[in-house]
Amino acid sequence: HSSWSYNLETPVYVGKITAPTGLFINGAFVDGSNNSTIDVLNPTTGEVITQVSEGTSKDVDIAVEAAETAFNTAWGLKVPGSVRGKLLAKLATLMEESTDELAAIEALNSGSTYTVMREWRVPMCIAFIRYYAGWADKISGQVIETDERKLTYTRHEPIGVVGQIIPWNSPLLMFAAKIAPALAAGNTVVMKPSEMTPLTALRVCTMVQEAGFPPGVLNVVVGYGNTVGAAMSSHMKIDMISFTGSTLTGRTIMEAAAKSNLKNVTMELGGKSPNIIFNDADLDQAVKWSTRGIFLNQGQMCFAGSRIYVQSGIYDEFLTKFTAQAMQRRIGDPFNPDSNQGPQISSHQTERIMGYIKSGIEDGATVHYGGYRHGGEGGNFITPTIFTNTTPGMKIVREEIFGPVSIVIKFDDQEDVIRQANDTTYGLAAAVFTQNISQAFEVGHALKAGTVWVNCYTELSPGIPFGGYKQSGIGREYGSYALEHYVNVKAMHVNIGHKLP
Ligand code: TXE
Repeated sequence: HSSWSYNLETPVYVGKITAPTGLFINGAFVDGSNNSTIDVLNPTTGEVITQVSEGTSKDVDIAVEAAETAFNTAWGLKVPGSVRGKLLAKLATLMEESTDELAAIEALNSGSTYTVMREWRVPMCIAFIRYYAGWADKISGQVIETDERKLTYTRHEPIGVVGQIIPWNSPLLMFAAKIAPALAAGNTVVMKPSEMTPLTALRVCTMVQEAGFPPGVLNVVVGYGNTVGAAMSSHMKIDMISFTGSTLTGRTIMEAAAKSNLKNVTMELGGKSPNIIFNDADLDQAVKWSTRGIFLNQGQMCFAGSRIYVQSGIYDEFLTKFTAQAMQRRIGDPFNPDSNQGPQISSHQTERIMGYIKSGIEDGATVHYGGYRHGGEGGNFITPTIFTNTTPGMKIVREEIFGPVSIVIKFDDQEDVIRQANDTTYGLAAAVFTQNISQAFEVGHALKAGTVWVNCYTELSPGIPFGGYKQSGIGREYGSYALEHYVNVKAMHVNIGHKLP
């Protein structure tokens, strides 16, 4: 089947990059059943990088069948965990050998800077695969004592065919962090990457082939949400869906799951995370972490620290230093080693973010810095933006903007800031900056969020659970917590001598 390749010559990466352009079903790359394609764009230039096959609901059926067969014959309970672990470890090694290329494909397709991809994110993807490779032969139930004439124990069995749907803001990381626990636990997978960013996932599928995974264990069906995504959500033979994306789409998927076979769902959704900085914080460090917390990856992070609450004693100084950091952000080509901010993913997202900025202005907030497109109209670049003088009811304070837009809010006392921080329908993450250890714990425990960072932001690790309170999600990804969602618990009651009269 056809593939795409390109010779890149950039200051940071020189060489060939390549990816298949078909759907990956039953161990092979194939055309979609409609023979139609999707244009994959370079967000930096707006140009078409390549065209990939468009999947349809029929392709979902084919992929599910392959996954079901693989589950029953070559995976699931048919192979010991050690075999699954070995294959995952092999995959991690193959990815590691291609770190530079994966970073380059991801930078080209998603607009994240090559340097961040190369130094941080691709290594993290590999760490995820390796972490779960280690779990594969350590997933087990318990023996639970009841009485002498009974043996009672649990088995943690794989669920079956798992559907996974991921977004475009961190394509390879989502891909790795989703497939790894599902496969380690013995499930087979039908994965739908975002139609905008399928290239790294497809490239990794060649490594899945090379590593020697049995056909059908992992299937990747590229396609649109309202076709492929919808078909997966309502599929009668998909036993569970794991989704990352917007709260709105999460709701649609849950509805489809409920109306079809009541499949289990886990959801990692949006956020409007508070980042609280107290008077006694190490100010320079707080400024740096806060900058990373909202402006990294063009602000396209589910856990972005978009509401920055600063105590009145340091508010002015924080704002001055934070603004200086925003001004120093170097916006441009993700392959320029000096860039630390690339383009937003699409013109649609850029328009959407600009719409939020406009609404903030109309609602009477002050644009303290930025608020405009970088490099003029047309492109997908947005200047890091800082709003002040907001009120709690404003759209920019309540809704996820998913761009480089921060809101800095002054507060006086601890109780009040906890109340404001929790005044949201979301609950994905939060942060607190203080040197006062009791205050750090007190506030950390009071925040309604799945992750609380103390004196840092954006820290993630394969072993540490991640997920949301409230409308930020259902279930936890990463760590052993993720594995719990990928197994069915079976209770075995074994009679060893109790006779009925
Ligand atoms: O997301 P969608 P969109 C938020 C962010 C962003 C907004 C819109 O605020 O501005 O969502 O982005 C698939 N059934 N986040 O519209 O729709 C889709 O093809 C099944 C935050 O791009 O959630 C893609 O693969 N699937 C978020 C995936 O869902 C469907 C990351 C995510 O796209 C579907 C992304 C359907 N009916 C956006 N419709 C985060 N918190 O990480 C779409 N999809």
